[in-house]
Amino acid sequence: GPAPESATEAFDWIARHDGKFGHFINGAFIPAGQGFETRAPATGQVLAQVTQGSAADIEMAVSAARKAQSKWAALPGHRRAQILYALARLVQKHARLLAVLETLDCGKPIRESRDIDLPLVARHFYYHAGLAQLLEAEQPQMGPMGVCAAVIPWNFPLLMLAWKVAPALAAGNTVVLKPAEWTPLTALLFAEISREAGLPKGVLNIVTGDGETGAALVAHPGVDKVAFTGSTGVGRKIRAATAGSGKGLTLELGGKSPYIVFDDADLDSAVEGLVDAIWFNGGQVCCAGSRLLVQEGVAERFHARLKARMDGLRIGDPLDKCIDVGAIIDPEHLARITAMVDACDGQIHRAATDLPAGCYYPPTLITGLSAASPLMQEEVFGPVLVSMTFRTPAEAVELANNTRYGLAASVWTENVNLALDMAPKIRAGVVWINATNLFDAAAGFGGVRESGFGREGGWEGLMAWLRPKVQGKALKPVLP
Ligand code: TXE
Repeated sequence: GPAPESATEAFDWIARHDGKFGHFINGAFIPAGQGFETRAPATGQVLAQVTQGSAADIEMAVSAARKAQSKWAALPGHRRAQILYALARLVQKHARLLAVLETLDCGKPIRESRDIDLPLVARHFYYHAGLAQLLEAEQPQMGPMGVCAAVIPWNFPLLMLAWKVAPALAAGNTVVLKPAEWTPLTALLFAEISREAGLPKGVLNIVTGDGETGAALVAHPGVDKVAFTGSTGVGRKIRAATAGSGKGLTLELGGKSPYIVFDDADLDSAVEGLVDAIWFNGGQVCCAGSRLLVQEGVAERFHARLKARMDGLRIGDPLDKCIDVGAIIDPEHLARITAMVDACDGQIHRAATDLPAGCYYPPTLITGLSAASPLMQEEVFGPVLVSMTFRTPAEAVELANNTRYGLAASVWTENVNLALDMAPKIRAGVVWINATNLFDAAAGFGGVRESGFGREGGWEGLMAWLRPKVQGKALKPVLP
């Protein structure tokens, strides 16, 4: 096959920073301090040293964001749009470097970072540039929240940044963002790009660090809104930490999304869809279709086709352009996945492909579990699919809703009436019909129940970054 994507440019960029990064505050990198290493999951190689954000760092970043906020919000929407358009174009200009850096730092296949993550990041900035212009005319009574905190996970580092930063800035907010400790690098490169785009200093600040840094950020009294994507456990802590503060809050949390295949489904498409649903980014996806519910009459045939397809998946070096499944984010996470699967009592089928040495886990299908088994209920966040059968549509609905979560669902049938009957009965923020993983900047994404609340994308997503404000000058009450 073709040669692996070259990482020279990415290592050159790291070397230009002497392999050490401070926080990006008020438009510049401050000197690096005590911190930790970020590694390439595929090789274990240390990529760079980043700084552990302290309470003093958070203070500095929040106050920079506060100082910049009123001026940023006072710009006409079309001026903010110009800068968002510039960001979108510069993301495209630097797409190759960003994609390689993302793949190095989080181990996802270069095909995904190059063909999915990066185009969606650019699309998000283009879309919200448009909304920034429309906002004044369409929603004159809405004003920005102020200073916003964004805390994001490691599975889509740059895309989650875009999901938060693009609408926040479009709405006239300023931002302090904390990337995940395992994947800080693309956020730091993006900070540099924001300067190239002419983003005024203080409008976007990046503070690196772990959960302690994140906790200090969301608790800071100068923060007006918190947007979080990550685990349900941390989401719960953040909700408790912000309760009673008046801060705005959106939470995008975990899931155990059902993938429902009826007897009459187009099986080839449903198999391809499922490969995407559960093995995209090695299953380290909040809306991964991790629970297959397949109708009894077709279950055997479907499993056979799925196993054949699984066995052909190529696992290995994420920079290899032919790879389907890359590395697991960290040995610590790999150990969690391994322990969960090893503790289960089902029948385990692992993809027959050779597994390279290092932080990898094979695509895995597990059948014969009881509905109450932990693997049926808990998010694995790895390439592990559990499967069970159902007889009737009513039973499919019952099984689909039988978790604490409600992020996404996918329904496969050629019967349009059945599909349209199922969709409203499934408790989830999004139901895909004969499709999976359809994301767009214009469509609000988010969950119900323990998958969180609030939407990201579309007008409804933008509204979460705004507050209604009734304004009047010398109003005299008009009495009847
Ligand atoms: O997430 P965390 P982790 C799930 C998935 C995964 C598990 C653990 O099941 O296995 O979560 O992943 C910051 N206050 N998802 O540990 O801990 C943290 O530094 C404020 C689902 O990576 O939730 C990071 O920046 N912030 C998910 C971010 O929160 C805190 C994506 C997410 O970390 C904090 C990732 C605190 N008390 C994991 N503690 C999805 N929905 O897509 C940690 N953080």
